Amino acid sequence: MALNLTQKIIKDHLVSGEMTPGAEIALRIDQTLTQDATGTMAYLQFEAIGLPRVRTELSVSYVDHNTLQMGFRNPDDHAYLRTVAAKYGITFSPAGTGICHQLHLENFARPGRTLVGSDSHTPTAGGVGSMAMGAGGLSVALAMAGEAYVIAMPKVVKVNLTGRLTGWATAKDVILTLLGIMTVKGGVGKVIEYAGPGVATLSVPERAVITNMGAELGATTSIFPSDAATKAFLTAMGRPGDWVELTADPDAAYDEVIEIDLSTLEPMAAAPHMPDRAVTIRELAGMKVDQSCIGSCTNSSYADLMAVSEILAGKRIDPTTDLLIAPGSKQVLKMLAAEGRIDPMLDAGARILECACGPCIGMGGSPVSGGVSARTFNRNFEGRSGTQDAKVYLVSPQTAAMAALRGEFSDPATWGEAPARAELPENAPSIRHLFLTPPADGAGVEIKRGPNIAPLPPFTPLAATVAAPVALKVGDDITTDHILPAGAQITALRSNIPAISEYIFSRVDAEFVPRIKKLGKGVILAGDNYGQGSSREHAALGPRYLGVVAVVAKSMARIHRANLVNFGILPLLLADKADYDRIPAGAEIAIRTGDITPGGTVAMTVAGVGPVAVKNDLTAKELEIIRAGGLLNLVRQARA
Ligand code: MIC
Ligand code: SF4
Repeated sequence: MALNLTQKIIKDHLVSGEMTPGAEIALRIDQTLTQDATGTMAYLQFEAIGLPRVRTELSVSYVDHNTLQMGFRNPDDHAYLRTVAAKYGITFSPAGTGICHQLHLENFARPGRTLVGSDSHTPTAGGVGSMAMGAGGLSVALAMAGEAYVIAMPKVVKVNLTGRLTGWATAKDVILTLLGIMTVKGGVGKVIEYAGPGVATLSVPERAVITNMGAELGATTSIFPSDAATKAFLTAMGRPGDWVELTADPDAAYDEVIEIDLSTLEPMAAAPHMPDRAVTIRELAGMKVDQSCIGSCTNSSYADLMAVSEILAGKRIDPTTDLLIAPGSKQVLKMLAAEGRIDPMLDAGARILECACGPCIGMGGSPVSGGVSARTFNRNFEGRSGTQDAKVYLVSPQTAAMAALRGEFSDPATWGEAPARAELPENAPSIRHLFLTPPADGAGVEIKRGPNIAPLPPFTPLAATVAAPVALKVGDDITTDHILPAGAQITALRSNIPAISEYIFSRVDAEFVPRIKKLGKGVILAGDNYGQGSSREHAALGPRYLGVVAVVAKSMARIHRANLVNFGILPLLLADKADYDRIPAGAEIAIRTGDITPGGTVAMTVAGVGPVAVKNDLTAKELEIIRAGGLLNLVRQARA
């Protein structure tokens, strides 16, 4: 039978399950990655599983989110991560080496391999044909323990690329266009697979821009074939031996096909505050821009920053605009420096930041009050920049650089000749010596556990009946940034569940935490696409710690749903979405949890309303996890 690329990799890694869309499948995982903000929890959980060594082909621990060292918290996390890595056989990437996804693409991602990472943008590695999925930290801990990773067999969408990019149009504009078509819910349960003659016109870093932001579609992952461009990229990265050819069979079937003619695209932006609010830059012409930020795991490659340097060369940025540039890795920075490409940035007035997530996750670089920020990042959720009333437009590096020069968005027709698309040097300078390779035997390594590393809170099994009030009612498209905001102060508490739980929903409803503490337990009622965005399991762990027993929603995002299950919170779905309006905040809810069967209806009664039809899409295994009070309890029971 003819197979598409996704099906080929799944077939190669299938441990159990049927390859029919929606069915539960378990996949063997070759590689894992973590970043510091989710990694400390992942490794605390790995420790709790009790294995002496990771069982993957490769596991890497990156430090890129909490790189600010203001006080002991983040340095405590870094020391913990470094020593855990040495003990358990994990490669460690110290703070400042670069952004996890950029580094992984350059140094470790391999065509045809599976990768699970505790960060939602793990699909970036799909740029070299790796099947790379974002997950919560506990799922990554399990993958490190050699357990298969369980997902629903995805539908496969073929995005057929034809033509080639022209003028100022870039890879960013491809994915912004697709987001406009599919929306932030459009990819749920699907893999986005790129094919067609347009593929060969895109370099691996360009492909990685597109797979990176596939996360914003809610997709399970995104993937490109591995071809001559992939070979050239891996060769430039000093690892030609990692290349294998990998393409879909010519007559492979897909569940859906979307056509994109690259030659028709123009510079785009995602308008505030959602990555799918696609508009053309033309339409924004004349809008004042107070700040441009260039970088993040989406747009911080050598080619991206070469284009920026060329645009800025010999010019000065507008005096009312701030320009921040964070190269994605030290390799990128070294190449730019060696070729004299940093100087034009400095002379234009740009600020060069550390090779890290930085402003993307609110670690500095916040815009002025009420300001407009043009960012090359992948998320523009309200408040994420650290300035609650700022308006963030997601754009390409070229567009961000032009906005900095002019102090406003302007019609690309007035920008003149577009910069050339830079090719990677044949032998890019390696930074591999900067990664700490674990010793062959980690038994003697002592793990450093500073005061910022708190023990995991224990969770009790689920009771046979649950009675709890609606502690919070929220609308559609609630992101994990709504549930648990980012920013330096809060993110520094990622290793301490009791402390970070104080911030759950703090920007949505400041009364939520005191209220649920008083109630002791509660249910969250939500609209469509609840929990979209990041993989941070703290957005499930925190609510669980505070007493949330169930989330009843119209629909949910994949990773967040999995995190709810992992920590024993019931994810339930309204059978009739109209019932959402009938259930008021504060209403008492009774659920006969003991009677729930996989995929069945759930007996739920709302005081003053009566029975409300609720269903679940849980598998038998997921129900077992929830009943045990979370996956860690179950794993520990099984290993005892
Ligand atoms: C993000 O971009 O939101 C993050 C920060 O990288 C998150 C992970 C986290 O919250 O630590 C993600 O995308 O998964
Ligand atoms: Fe870091 Fe931003 Fe990428 Fe998340 S989206 S991994 S915060 S650069």
